[in-house]
Amino acid sequence: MQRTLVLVKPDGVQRGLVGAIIARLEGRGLKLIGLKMMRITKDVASRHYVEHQGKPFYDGLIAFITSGPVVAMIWEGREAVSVVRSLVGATDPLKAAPGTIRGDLALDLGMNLIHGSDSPSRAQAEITLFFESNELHEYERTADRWIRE
Ligand code: D4T
Repeated sequence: MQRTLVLVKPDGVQRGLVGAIIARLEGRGLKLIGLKMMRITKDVASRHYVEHQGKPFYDGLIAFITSGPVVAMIWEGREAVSVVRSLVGATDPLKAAPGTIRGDLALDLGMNLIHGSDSPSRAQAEITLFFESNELHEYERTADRWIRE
């Protein structure tokens, strides 16, 4: 089953939106298999955002993501990577469709609330970057037979 990393960024924690965001992912039928609150170090931030190194917004992005605690989660399900990306909405909240997390709850590109891995290979790398294997929980969920045919 596919897995993906989700971060509720410091703005989401500060605004008290952790529960609302989790409820949307749970409501869709995705399965939570890892969750922790953490402070992202500069080192982890620079590895997570390596593709943006050198871009004009890079320093601000690193300062923002390390500015306060985040909630890191791993969600599992069929096509979890693309399902989460579609629930999250476009990177710029002004362009995110209503009904998406960013489209309903955010306004600014630099405060876009949530991260979701953008491909299965990135998801694998990000899960390894943020979680130890003993922090992932495999368990039977009885509701699954009402979610998956
Ligand atoms: P993340 O990675 O945070 O989930 O966002 P996305 O996957 O949707 O978008 P991204 O990697 O292109 O951007 C990462 C992060 O940088 C901020 N950003 C981005 C910014 O402040 N200015 C910009 O011009 C861009 C492109 C927002 C998200």
